[in-house]
Amino acid sequence: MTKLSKAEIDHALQALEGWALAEDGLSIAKSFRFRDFNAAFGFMTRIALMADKMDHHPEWFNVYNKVEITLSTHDAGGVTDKDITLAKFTDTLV
Ligand code: HBI
Repeated sequence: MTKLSKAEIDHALQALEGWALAEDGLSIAKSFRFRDFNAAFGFMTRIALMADKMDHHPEWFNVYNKVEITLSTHDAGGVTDKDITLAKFTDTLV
């Protein structure tokens, strides 16, 4: 996996809703809110199944109905197409 340049990440993020590049340029993140814990955890479960299929796993934080997701590709030391693909997938679920 090739690490994307800042210009490539900015371009990819234009096609996404609410995802932002971290200040250090090494990850993208988005915060989601749901009606309750059941909805939040259902969302996380669907992502977990896809993440494992992709062998690409999110960093995330959940409290009740809030899910914060950070995506980066550790093996590449930054953002790659895999992060963009997983971000797009999460957005199809909401
Ligand atoms: N998930 N986000 C992320 N980044 C990785 O580089 C990564 C991963 N899941 C599994 C994985 N790499 C494997 O290729 C091994 O490095 C364990």
